[in-house]
This record gives sequence, structure tokens and C-alpha cells, in this order.
Amino acid sequence: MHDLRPFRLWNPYLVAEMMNKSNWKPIGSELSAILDAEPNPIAALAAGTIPAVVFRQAFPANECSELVQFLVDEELIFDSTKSLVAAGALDAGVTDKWTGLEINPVGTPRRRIDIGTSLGNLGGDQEHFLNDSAETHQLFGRLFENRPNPVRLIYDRLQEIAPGKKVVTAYEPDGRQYGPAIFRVHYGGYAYGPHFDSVHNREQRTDYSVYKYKSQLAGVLCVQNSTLNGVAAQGIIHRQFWNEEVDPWMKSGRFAQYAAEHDVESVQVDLEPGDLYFFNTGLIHEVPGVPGELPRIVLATFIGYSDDEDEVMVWS
Ligand SMILES: O=C(O)CCC(=O)C(=O)O
Ligand SMILES: [Fe+2]
Repeated sequence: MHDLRPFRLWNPYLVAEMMNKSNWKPIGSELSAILDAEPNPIAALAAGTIPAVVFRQAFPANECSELVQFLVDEELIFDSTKSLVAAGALDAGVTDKWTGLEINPVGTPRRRIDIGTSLGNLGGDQEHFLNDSAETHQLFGRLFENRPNPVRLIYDRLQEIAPGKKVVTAYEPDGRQYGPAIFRVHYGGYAYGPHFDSVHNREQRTDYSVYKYKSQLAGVLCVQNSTLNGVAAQGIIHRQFWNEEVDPWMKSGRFAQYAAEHDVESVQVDLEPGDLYFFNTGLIHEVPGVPGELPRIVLATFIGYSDDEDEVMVWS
């Protein structure tokens, strides 16, 4: 075997991928093939035995581009052919859960716009979070009253891969619902470094009903991609659940080194606008930024799942 170290310095994930001799691959791309491969897909995602479930063209690409234009017309996002600079901050005062910095300070190029309610960002104040969630339900109700509803689509596909379970929007015991889904609009090559998402293990939101779930998954619809010189921003999922051992490597920004040294498998899930993927957010994952002309736009959800819970709860 050749010494691979120089390549590791260049791209450790590629090396891990070259060494990936297992069958740890996404399943898709339509329901019959998914169920043939895995009769209980959501349980397989929770166990980590498959990295992702992909529905191709779940929301057709032409409807995605019509949706983007609609969101521009509604002044919820900027027409990126005109200006990337914030005139006023839509999300003034909201801090980014990764960097701790304000998301869109006035006068700086926008990096990310969220349309919807984020438990990660607002969950520290439950009253505020639930009020904001109610506003998001109203907004989405108005936006999708007379047009194809991509939120519904995510829930419907999720129900299909969750046999015997009931998919619902997450709620508190008093019936108040969380935000149903969130549009994330990433400008200027916005990147998610290697991370995991867990209301249980990371944010420790003990005062929320979704805390009870053993697994957290995500359902993400690609609405628009950011492409530069033929390279598009795509998610990478590592076959490594977050744990105490890997935690210091992540905190010091050296997960790539850990992955290379431990031969952690990884897959890149290539999505076109209209494709929907589900994965386990307890696995370390990332989306390297690509500073294309258009922002990357996704409609994102988190999902709570336990083998012994009848309900599968969805939130953002
Ligand atoms: O945009 C994606 O594909 C995944 C983003 C992500 O990891 C997150 O929102 O936590
Ligand atoms: Fe994530």
C-alpha cells in the first residue's frame, strides 16, 4: 500500500472515501426502491446502518425555482442578482448557534437568512420560541395557501419511511406547536463545519418535549444550489456518531484529522434542486461552502425518533 499521508493533508475525506469498502451508501431514489432496500428506513437511519434516504425530485425543480422567485417577490429573501448587502437586518439580534455572532449585522454582506423559527436559536426563551413558532405557522399558511406546499411534502415523504408511526409537528404538552420547518438561505459560500445536532446531547433542552427522543434526524429539501465552476455545495455525512472521544477533536477544529486517523467512512450526498434527503444528525456532518453567484437555499427540518415512541415529531 502506498503511503497516503500527502493525500491526507490534501483531502482526508477523499482518502477515507477511497478506503470505503463497505456498503454504507444512501438509499433512494423513490419509495419502492427505498422500501426494497430497507423495510423500516427511519429505524435504519436512527441506527446509523444507512447514511441517508434520498427522494429525487420530491418537489420538482421548476417548482423550486418558482418558489424562490415567490420568496423574492414576498421580500423574504433578496434577489441575489441585485444586492447581497443588508439594507436592514431581517434577523437583527439573532445569533448564530455555531459562531455565537449576530447572523446578519446591518451593513455587512448577508451570510444567512432564516425564514421560520429555529429551536436552536430561540429555544433559550420558551415563551418567545412558541410565539415565534405560531407566527411561522401563520406565515407558512399564507404563503402556501394557493401553491404547492414543500413543507407538506417533507412530512408526507417522512410518513412513508416511518411505518407504524405517526408524523406530527412537535408540540408541548399544552398543545402549542414548534415551527414546522425553516428555509435557510446561505449567501457567499456559507459553510457548516463538521458538527452534530442534538437537542438532547448538545443543547440539552430538558424543558422541551422533544428531549425524550433517542435519535434526532433531519429532513432537508434542496431548493436552490450554490454552484461555482461546476462544483455545488453538498452535504457530507461521516460514519461517526458524536461521542465524548470525538468531542475534543471537533472543538479544536481537527475532526478531519480524527476521521483520517480512524478511517471514518464518509459519503457526500449530491443533491439537485428538488431532491430531499433524510439523515441522522447525531452523525458528524458538514456542508463545505461554495461561493457561487446564487445562495444555497434549503427547507430544513429536525425529526425526533425512538423505536418505542408512536409519534415522530418534526420541528425546525
Ligand atoms: O443544509 C444541509 O444540507 C444540512 C445543514 C445542517 O447540517 C444543519 O442545518 O444543521
Ligand atoms: Fe446539521
